[in-house]
Order: sequence, then structure tokens, then C-alpha cells
Amino acid sequence: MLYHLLYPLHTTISAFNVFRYITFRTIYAVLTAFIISFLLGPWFIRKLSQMQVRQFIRDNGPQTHLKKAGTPTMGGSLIIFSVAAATFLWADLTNFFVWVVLMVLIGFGLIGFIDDYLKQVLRRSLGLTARRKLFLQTALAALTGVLVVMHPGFNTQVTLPFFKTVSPNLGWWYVLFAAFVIVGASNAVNLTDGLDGLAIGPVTVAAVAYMIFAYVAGNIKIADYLQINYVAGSGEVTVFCGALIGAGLGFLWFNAYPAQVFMGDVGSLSLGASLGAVAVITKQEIVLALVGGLFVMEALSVIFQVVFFKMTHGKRIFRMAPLHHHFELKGWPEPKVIVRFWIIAIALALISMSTLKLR
Ligand code: 57M
Repeated sequence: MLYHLLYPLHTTISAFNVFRYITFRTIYAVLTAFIISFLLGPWFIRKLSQMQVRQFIRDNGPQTHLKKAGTPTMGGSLIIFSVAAATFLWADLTNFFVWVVLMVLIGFGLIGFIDDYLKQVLRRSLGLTARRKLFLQTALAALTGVLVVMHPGFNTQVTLPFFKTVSPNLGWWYVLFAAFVIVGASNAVNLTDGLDGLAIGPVTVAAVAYMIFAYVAGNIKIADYLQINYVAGSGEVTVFCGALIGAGLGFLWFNAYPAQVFMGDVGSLSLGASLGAVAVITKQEIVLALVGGLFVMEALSVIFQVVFFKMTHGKRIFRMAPLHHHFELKGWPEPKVIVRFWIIAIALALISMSTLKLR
């Protein structure tokens, strides 16, 4: 919005030329989203409490979690509001990809919202059935895939990290692939969201990595120099990633141990899906498994645990899945698990950035 209002005035006020730059607008998107979520946070948490939007805790989890009963949840709605408002203010709203990522953020947010709402109304920790949730997620992710594949100039090749000459062209199969990336990311972040700050920290780290990927993919000179896929228009997604970072930090302020609020499915599903959509748009799809390696680890721990549990009629690989519960039950204090997982997420994001050069 500000870009459309103020940039045209640069002919009279030359300082307004600065609104042209993605870097400038991204910095302000970070700050705007941070300030919104930080300032509205206390009011929003109070409202959630008054409306009795409080977490029900399952009694089969680690005992340390029982004291978390009653913590307000669905704080993800504030993250979505902050990201959308900051993107709206600072991005070029004629850009197609900006609308695609906003659609994914809000659409997956709605799915999560329905799930959370059912949990609140039914007053138990189960919401939408897994099958219904997966159906809604897949439908929205496939629509996203169709929209990007149909966008003029978008190529359907997949970028393999470390191999610059191998990039298979999937044609229309790319829609399925994109849907898999988006749904997978959405669910993996959801599984990770089980300790204070455990999901939002690595989501913010991944948003930093994708902010850089989006900037280079959208800049023809840098993309050419690095020999990566140039995606015309994807540079504007940098502003969206900036808004994610700002909103993520603002939310972490309140979600840090001991959490005053949880994000709920409305937050975890939408944030994961948004990262997936950004990975698709910037053509850094496979590397998401590395940037978000922590989420992959958590999801794999669940898959292995469930398969092993079924095959052996009740034996377990981990004390409890997802992985963070395993370490909790081993006696690590919650903040130790959280910070160590953050350290892993930062290291993985750094390694993933090196794929821009190591090709
Ligand atoms: C949601 N949600 C948290 C909060 C958050 C297939 C199975 C492994 C699925 C998995 C599952 O349901 N995972 C997805 C995880 C819940 O948090 C709410 O949910 C939102 C995210 N969707 O925003 O609203 C609890 O997590 C804790 N929490 C925090 N801080 C936060 O900032 O402490 C969340 C955010 C909160 C709070 O305690 O109540 C969750 O864990 O429910 N299921 C599981 O994770 C279960 N694992 C399991 O059953 N494992 C078995 C299987 C695989 C064989 C095993 O290993 O033996 C465990 N989860 C819980 N208790 N709570 C086990 C039982």
C-alpha cells in the first residue's frame, strides 16, 4: 500500500525513491510486523483468556505439561494478522506471488482455526478428524500448485541442492509435487509445535533463509551469477518473509518459556504451509527439507515410532514421539530441549545457504 501511495511521489520528493527498493521495504515489513504483534500481544492474550480459548492438555503426555493447562491458545491468529498487515503495507500489491502466499497463509490459517475452534467447543484436545484436515490441506495446496504452474514464465523444473546441472522438469506433475511440499511443511511444523517457542524459533530462522532465497531468485543479475533459477516477480516475496520474521519474533516474546500463549493449529498449519509455498515460488523446494531439517526430524520420529509401534505390537524406538518428548522424558529440562533444537535449526539454515555457492 505504502509502495503504491508514496513511490509515485518520488518525482516531487526524491527521498521517496527509496520505496522502490525491496530491501528497504523488507526491513520495514520486519519492524511493522514485530511492532504489531508485540504491541497487540498482551491485549490479544487477555481477550483469548476472557473468551476461554484455553489449552486442554492430554493426560498421556509428559507430566511436566499438565501445569500448562489453561494457557491461552490460537495466538497464531495474531501472527497471521501481523504478517498480512505488514505485507499489505510494504509489498507491491500488483505482484501475483504476494497474493498467492497471502492466500496460503490465510487459507491454512482458516483450516487450523476450524480445528482449534472445534477443540474449544468440544472441550477436548481433538479437533478436525485427521482425514478431513488432510483433505482440506491437500485441496488448498493443489490449488496453489495450479496457480503457480499457470503463471506465465514459471518453470516446472525442480532445483536439486548441490547439483546445478540436474533439474528434472515435472510438467503438470509439478502441481502434485508443490502440494506435497506445502502440506508436508504445514504438518511438520504442527508436529514440532509441542514445547514453548519450539516451532516459532525455527520458523523464524527458516524465514530468514527464504528471505535471502527470495531476494536472489527474484534478481536476474544475482540469480544469473549464482546460476540458480530466476523467477520473475519472486523478489517481492522477500517482503512477505520479512513480515514472517517480524511477526515470529513478536510472538516469540510471549511464547518463550514459560509461554503465556500457544499459537494453536491456526498458527502452526499456516506458518508451515507459507514456508512451503515460498519454497515452491522461489524454486528452492527440495532445500526446504534442509532449511526445515528440524521439522523433518520431528516428523520422521513420529513416522518411525508409529510404524515400529505397529509392527512390534507396542514396542517403541523413542520414549515418546515427536522427538522433543523423547528428550523431555530423558530428563532434559524443557528450555534445554528448546534451545538445543534452535541451535540445530540455525546450523541447518546456514548449511542450506551454502547450497547457493556449492553447486
Ligand atoms: C499437535 N500439539 C501439542 C498448542 C499448539 C501422530 C501423533 C504423533 C500426533 C501428535 C500430535 O497431535 N501433534 C500435533 C501437537 C499441544 O499443543 C497445541 O497444539 C498446537 C499445535 N498444533 O500451538 O495449541 C501441546 O503441546 C504443548 N505446547 C507447549 N508449548 C507451545 O508453545 O508446551 C505447545 C505449544 C500443548 C502443550 O502441552 O497442550 C501436543 O503435543 O498435543 N501427537 C503427539 O504429539 C502425542 N504423541 C504420541 O501420541 N506419541 C505416541 C505415538 C506416536 C506412538 C508415542 O510416542 O508413544 C503426544 N502429545 C501429547 N501428549 N500432548 C503424546 C501425548
